[in-house]
Amino acid sequence: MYTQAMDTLPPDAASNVAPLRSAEEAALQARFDARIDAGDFIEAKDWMPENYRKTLTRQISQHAHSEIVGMLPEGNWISRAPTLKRKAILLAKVQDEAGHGLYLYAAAETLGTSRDQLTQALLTGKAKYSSIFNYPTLSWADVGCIGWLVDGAAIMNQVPICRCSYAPYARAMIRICREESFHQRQGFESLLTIMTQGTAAQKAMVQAAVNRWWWPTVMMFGPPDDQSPNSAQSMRWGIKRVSNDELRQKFIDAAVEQARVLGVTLPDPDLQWNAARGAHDHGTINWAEFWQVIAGDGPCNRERLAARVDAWEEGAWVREAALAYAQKQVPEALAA
Ligand code: BYC
Repeated sequence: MYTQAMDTLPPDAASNVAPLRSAEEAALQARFDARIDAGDFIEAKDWMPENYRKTLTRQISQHAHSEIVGMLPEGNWISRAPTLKRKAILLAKVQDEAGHGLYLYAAAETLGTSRDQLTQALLTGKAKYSSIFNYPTLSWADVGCIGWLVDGAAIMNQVPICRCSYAPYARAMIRICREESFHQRQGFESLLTIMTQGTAAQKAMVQAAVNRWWWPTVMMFGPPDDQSPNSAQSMRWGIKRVSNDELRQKFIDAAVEQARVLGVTLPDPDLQWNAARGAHDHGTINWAEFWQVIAGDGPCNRERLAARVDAWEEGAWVREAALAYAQKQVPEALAA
């Protein structure tokens, strides 16, 4: 199986390791801290504090689930893409997202949690996935907005993760970022085509989609820094390199110029350049909506989870067939 690790621990290895004597543990912790301070990368077989392992498993698995659930809103339009070219592009993009999910599940597995455990956490609603995928895609322009805004935000967040201190995650992110950058451009180009060649009604469709996606995208970066319980420790460990608010600001600053080129208005009357800060001020974010969506009560949470549960159940025969095939190969391989 494809893995991001150079060398992987067996799934239950972490729990099999005998408890370390405290002096030994203190020495290992000190060495780990020194490596993090020196900007070293940690590999799967290296000693790491249990909370570092847990934090990474949480973040990487949530990230993997986001890629997989993120296929649903765009997948909704594959059969209704306006041209063969757009359909081929969208098919390729949605397949790329599946690939990203697989790289990330493989990276999470290197930390000692099995793919089945990770999947069950998603299907039972225990694990989170990005809030953004709980919003509907009502028109073809929503697909363009996912590319332009959602993938644009994803790149902003993911480029710093290419330098994450956990090497298997960092390696996965390098490849993912290259593909996300193509995704962002195709979304922008699709919207630009409508805005430069479309009818008035089609242009209005783009503006309506931008109005729907702007605020949920701004929320994607997570809660404000002073309300982000995981940030301080994740920054200390080099898992997060740039804070939620800083990334959000960078995204907003870049999007303002892109919106101008597209000829759309961002739905925030308070958005304006602040020369003193060298950045755009923006309006108040509706954090109550964000917390409601991540608590499971957004516009499409139930639909998204139900779709994943159905896919898991309907895919049972594929898993059984693959297992039966693999079991047949083992004796043949041993005999060879
Ligand atoms: N949605 O302490 P905080 C894609 C949770 S997919 C849901 O700041 P952290 C694409 C957070 O988990 C891109 N939950 O947390 C795919 C925490 O709850 P728990 C997905 C969120 O981890 C298909 C709590 O709120 N990208 O690009 O330090 C098609 C407090 O937050 C969200 C990634 O996953 C949210 N938006 O920072 C198109 C990137 N935000 O776990 C595109 C990797 C926060 O303590 N992840 N929460 O119960 C990260 O960089 C970080 O995990 C986050 C949050 C910045 C998202």
